Amino acid sequence: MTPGTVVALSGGIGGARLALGLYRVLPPGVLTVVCNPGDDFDHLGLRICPDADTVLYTLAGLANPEAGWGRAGETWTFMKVLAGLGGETWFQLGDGDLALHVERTRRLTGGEPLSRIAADIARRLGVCARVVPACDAAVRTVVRTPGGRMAFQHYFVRDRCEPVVTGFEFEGAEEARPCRAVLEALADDSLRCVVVCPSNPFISIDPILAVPGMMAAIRAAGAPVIGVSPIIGGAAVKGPTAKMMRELGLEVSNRAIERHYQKWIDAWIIDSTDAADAARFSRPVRIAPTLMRTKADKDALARAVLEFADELRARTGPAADNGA
Ligand code: FO1
Repeated sequence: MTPGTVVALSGGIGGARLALGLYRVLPPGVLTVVCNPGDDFDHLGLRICPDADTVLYTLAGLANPEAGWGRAGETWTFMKVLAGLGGETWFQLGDGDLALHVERTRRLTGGEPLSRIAADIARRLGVCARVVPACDAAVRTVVRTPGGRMAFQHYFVRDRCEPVVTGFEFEGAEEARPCRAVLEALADDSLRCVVVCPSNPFISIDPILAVPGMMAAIRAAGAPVIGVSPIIGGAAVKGPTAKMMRELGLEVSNRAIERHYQKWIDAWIIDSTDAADAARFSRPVRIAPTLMRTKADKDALARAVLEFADELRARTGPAADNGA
């Protein structure tokens, strides 16, 4: 296997699946997963980081396989007692998950940066990858709807993505900077590729890219940037990506996903059922099964991404050229 480090940009469930494949097929210690900060919020006095926690639990083998978020085998005493007290219960926090939020909040309150806490917790859970937020500062996705602006988790969980979206804002992004672990991973001389996981472009990847300096650091890395499209057969595997695209007046297609990223992604992997779409891309495309149901699916897609990256590097040198 080609030696080298890998950086993956990820949202929650869909991104975590590919992150797990990469984690499993790569040697220990070479993967850095840069997690979406935009879903983070303060709730019941606690800092919740849903996407980073989903990636963390997935790599640690602790994730709830049905929901995709939270821990497997949870108990729900806290929520039951909270409901009995008349507390807010629209956002479900399992008892084990709660311990993570309490400990993270305690350390944040003591002045530690989020990325250091995340790295330490990952180590304690036995994860041999860096699972880090894009930035230490708070970046919060705000969903614009005809009824006004909504905090992301109110839109996503409380209102089950029902409001029509007209746009997004990433509050706090202007003051944020990529955290040091992210910059170090992107500046690594042995960087093999940057993988944009098949996460929702609007609410999972864009908040990462909204952090000033992030895009420049990715470009400066000189390694191929490979995107895996979240669209299969004109639909999203999970979540509101397709609904959002329709509401934003976009075609629900792989090509529209490529266009959204405005060519900063060097090459794409799209699903085998969409092979005919390859001709519509302006960048090199590899066809591979992208639906990840089983561990074998995740590993196979991860291998396809890495092989494609190695081919692109061999063809064009350190960075893939347009149309190569
Ligand atoms: N998603 C839900 O649909 N309902 C929940 O009650 C819920 C609780 C929750 C708790 C902790 C956590 O880390 C994630 C949680 N999620 C829940 C998932 C999550 O908010 C969203 O899936 C992501 O933000 C979108 O990627």
